[in-house]
Amino acid sequence: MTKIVAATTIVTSPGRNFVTVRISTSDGLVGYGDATLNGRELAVVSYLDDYLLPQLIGRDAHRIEDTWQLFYRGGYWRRGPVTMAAIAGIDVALWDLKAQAAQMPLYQLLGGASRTALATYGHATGRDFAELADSIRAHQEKGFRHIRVQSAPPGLGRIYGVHDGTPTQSGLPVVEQWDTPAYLRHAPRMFEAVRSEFGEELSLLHDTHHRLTPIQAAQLGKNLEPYSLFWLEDVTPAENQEGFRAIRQHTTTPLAVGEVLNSAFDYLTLISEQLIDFVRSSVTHAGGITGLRRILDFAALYQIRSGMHGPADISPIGMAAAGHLALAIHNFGVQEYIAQSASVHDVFPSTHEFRNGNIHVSDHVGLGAWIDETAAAGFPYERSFLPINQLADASVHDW
Ligand code: CS2
Ligand code: MG
Repeated sequence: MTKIVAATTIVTSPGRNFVTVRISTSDGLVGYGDATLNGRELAVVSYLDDYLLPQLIGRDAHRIEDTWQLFYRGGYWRRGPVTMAAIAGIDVALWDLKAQAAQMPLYQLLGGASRTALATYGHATGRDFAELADSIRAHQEKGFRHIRVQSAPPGLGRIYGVHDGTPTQSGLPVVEQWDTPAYLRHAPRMFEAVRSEFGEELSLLHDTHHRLTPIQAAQLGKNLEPYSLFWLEDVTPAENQEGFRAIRQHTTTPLAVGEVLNSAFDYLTLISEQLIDFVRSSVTHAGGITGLRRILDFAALYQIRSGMHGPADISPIGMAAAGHLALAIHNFGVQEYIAQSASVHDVFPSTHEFRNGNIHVSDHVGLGAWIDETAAAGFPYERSFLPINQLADASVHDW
């Protein structure tokens, strides 16, 4: 039996915080998994260090499913972002170890490749249309065929998805502004301008980031139909799964949901009633490869595709795990991709490549990504909060 002999967490902050799980075995192998939960990193570290990792020592490293079930069922309190990110970090490290022991790239253990490469989408953004158009062109030059577009309604200050050069995250939450009527007027005008400048073929995505009521989301989806979006993301908070029935009755604009969802139960109505078109959960936030594979196989029954979350706050280890799963499943849709900084790549070497709009998953044995622990030690943790959102009357709104 291959025994787990050590299991630790590594917290590092090369420009932003990351949490990595490191598991080593009696065979002398080391596996890594990403357990980063943006803005709540140390909660996951404690969940791992204080509760899960001590239970791993002496366990058979190859019993991935049994370990997943132990930590899903054995903690009594189930699901939630902290629990499922902690389980994910362990799950991916165990898959990494199994693939290394098998001397195969991880995707081969998931059924082998179903495609040659992964089509990606990038984030184009601008405070006004001129800046947005420049950003779209820059993404086209990098080969992106799918581009998410975000810009600010006139008159609003800081807003999600539009960068004004100041840090998005900080030691205490930055306050951003929101005005739903202004946004509902602005979004169709933005797409009208983008379509007239860039034509009908460019695949366009947009993220509303959980800010509308179901009927407001229905109105937006309907008003954007002339612009044929690839997807409209997080139009309304998805805890209210039934709310999507109202949206679906009014619009054919495809819907993407789930970067904050972490278990199949979070999708039960959304998928079984065909209320969405893309599943946004990431391997890092939905219980690892084991957890997300289950959700995506359920989604495949309803012709719902993957659109895995892939922002800068998922580490290259998390992105590598996503790449292996996305390469293997049949119902792949598109992969979010944001280039990481040089310091992140120094800390997290990866054998996977982004070329001309596609991610090319490597044939390196195992996960094909790891952490340079010496480099990681040079970037100590710095507490960092995501922003909060406020309406004009200073009441808090969904961010
Ligand atoms: C966004 C994310 O990529 C997306 O679709 O919703 O950037 C999200 O805001 C961050 O990942 C939150 O940590
Ligand atoms: Mg999003």
